[in-house]
Amino acid sequence: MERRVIQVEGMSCGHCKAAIEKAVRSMPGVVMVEVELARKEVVVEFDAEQVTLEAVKEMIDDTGFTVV
Ligand SMILES: [Cu+2]
Repeated sequence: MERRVIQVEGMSCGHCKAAIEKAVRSMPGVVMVEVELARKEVVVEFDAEQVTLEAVKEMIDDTGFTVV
């Protein structure tokens, strides 16, 4: 299991947090996702054989936020 922290710009409130968590959680292979608004971070834990960090970043981007 891999645990990574992704820096993301544009997250400002609980709706942003919920949108990203819902989108990333829907990806097969993602075990845990937690948005830390104050730190502008998305913490994600995933099975690297099922999903890549790149795919998670793309999903965050597609949801309307900017991966730094
Ligand atoms: Cu928001």
